[in-house]
Amino acid sequence: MVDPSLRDFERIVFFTGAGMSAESGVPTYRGAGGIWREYDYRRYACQTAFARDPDAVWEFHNFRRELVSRCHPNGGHRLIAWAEALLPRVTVVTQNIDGLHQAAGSRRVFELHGNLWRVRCASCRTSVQDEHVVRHELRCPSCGGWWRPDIVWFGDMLRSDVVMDAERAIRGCDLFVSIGTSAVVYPAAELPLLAVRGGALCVEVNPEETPASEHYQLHLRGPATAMLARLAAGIPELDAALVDP
Ligand code: BJW
Repeated sequence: MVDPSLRDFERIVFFTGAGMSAESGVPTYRGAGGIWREYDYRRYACQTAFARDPDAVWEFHNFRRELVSRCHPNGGHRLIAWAEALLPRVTVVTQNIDGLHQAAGSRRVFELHGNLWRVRCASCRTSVQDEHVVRHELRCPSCGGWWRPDIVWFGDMLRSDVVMDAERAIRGCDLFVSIGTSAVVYPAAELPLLAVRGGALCVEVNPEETPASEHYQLHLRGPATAMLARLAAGIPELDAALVDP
């Protein structure tokens, strides 16, 4: 199949996972160098772990914040942000919590798994932007409950408003581009099926095959930035986004 060009589509959804930020230096979760190889998610990424040992979870969380604060959007993030500015309707549905799409300039971003830079009260769910959490400030001023990272951990429900917005965008798209996800975490992993059923052209960008690969008509096997460049070929403004500023 000849590579499609982004400009041939009216409604594009970029569905992103950790591989999208790998070239920015943010570790993925699974595979070589993945976070879960070193840190057991049962100790750091579920409510039970937080109830048992909040200090350990905050330590892990702050280590991640520090790591991501040193990372910058890569050419792929920038290309997607520029596409939103140039093309009729571009939506990002991301599993990532690092905020790098927004840092690159994307505005229409639905974050399925929350955000590293937000905390919320475990009791009343008030959420606030927060860059530097330290232990003694961990009580909610509204109700006295514990702050926790506003991230969707294993066993947590995803925010229904975010899921509904994402589903609407995916159902209505004519091009669906999945980038850098292993497609093993649910319910995110089943969202691409909405695009398949809606008749969108579905493209998977990933150096490796995934359990979802069979649903995609086109597979671009390589790193996100180079493969997005292929999709943007012939759109000079988007080519420019790939150049490091
Ligand atoms: C590149 C690249 C480059 C590398 N360019 N590509 C149905 C069946 C089975 C289980 C379940 C089910 N429904 C629900 C569950 C339970 C669970 C689940 O899915 N478990 C499975 C893992 C077995 N799901 C949940 O608990 C969810 N909640 C829920 O369903 O609530 C209702 C419920 C509750 C209880 C019981 C049943 C239902 C919540 C899931 C929350 C996920 N949260 C995390 C944790 C963040 C914590 C933190 O960061 O501190 O979110 S897990 C982690 O995985 C993170 C990610 O968003 C998510 C997805 O990972 P992603 O993005 O795909 O990354 P990787 O690392 O897996 O893959 C990277 C890919 O990039 C690879 O393919 C590489 O090849 C590629 N790559 N370099 C392009 N340069």
